[in-house]
Amino acid sequence: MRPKILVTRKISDLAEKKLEKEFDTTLNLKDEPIPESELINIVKDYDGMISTGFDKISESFFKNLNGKLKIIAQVGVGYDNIAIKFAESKKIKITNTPNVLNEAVAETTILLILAASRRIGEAYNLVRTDNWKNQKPDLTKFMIGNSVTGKTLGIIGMGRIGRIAAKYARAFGMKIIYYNRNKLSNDLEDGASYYSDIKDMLPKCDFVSIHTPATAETKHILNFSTISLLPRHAVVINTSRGSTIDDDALIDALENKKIYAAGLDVFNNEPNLDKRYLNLDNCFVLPHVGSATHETRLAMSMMAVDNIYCFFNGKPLISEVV
Ligand code: 8YV
Repeated sequence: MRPKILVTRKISDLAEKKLEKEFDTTLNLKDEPIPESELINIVKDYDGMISTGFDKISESFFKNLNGKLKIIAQVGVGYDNIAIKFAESKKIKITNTPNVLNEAVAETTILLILAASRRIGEAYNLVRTDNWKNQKPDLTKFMIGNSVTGKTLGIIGMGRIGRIAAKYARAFGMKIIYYNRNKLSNDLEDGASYYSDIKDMLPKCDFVSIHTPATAETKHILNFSTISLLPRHAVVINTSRGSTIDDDALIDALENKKIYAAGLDVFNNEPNLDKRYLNLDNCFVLPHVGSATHETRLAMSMMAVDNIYCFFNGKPLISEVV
């Protein structure tokens, strides 16, 4: 009997085909989200599951398992939607999809840096609402933003994605500084300057970009006290997880022009983000699309399928979380 695999959401076609060749596979072709209360019952028939960051897989999911499920392969590098401690205690393997999305997320980081500093949200809305013609084209005022070239980018979390974002930013002549749990080797630093204390780095940032996973340690890493250390012209960028930012603090800083702007792809309580963000001209917002390219989503889907394949064929997993 072939192992039974449940795929919670639509993944890339090629990956679905590959999975179906090897396993007794149940796909979610309509891509309807499965509420956790239903997933808990459905999963009892399956040996493995492919999940996405949009699924909630909490403590009660693991507490209700009947011993059949052995592995959850998440399509995504982040796994804060999964109650990892409980997976571990039930000896359920969890895998993720690191590396294959580094470039796509770094591209989004650069996009947000440019969009937020050059006021692209406001400019775009002006044209789309046909209001451009009502504007006085003033050489020193009309849609004037801040240059990116030559500025200093502070990276919070110089991991795989942070380092690629730094590499792309260097193409704009940006100077890279970073805060990380540990100092990197000279090779990995590639000329970036290390700060062991975030409080020392923030006053030096023209731009600050978050690239940490969502953990208890990184929750609200940007809060009232840390944001107050940023210069008034600073731009905050987030492509990691919403939980790294205290919304009250960032919104206060944006509303009261304590910083210049923000570019955000991720939010607390997605997709029901704090509505105050929507009224801020100086906040450029995206709906969590950091890894959303055809190439990247295919690579992520394939990696999840390969993790399932390796697991059931006794091969080493490609990317094991626990
Ligand atoms: C995905 C992500 O949008 O990989 C991650 O951690 O945040 C994104 O790439 C999402 O989680 C897909 O499952």
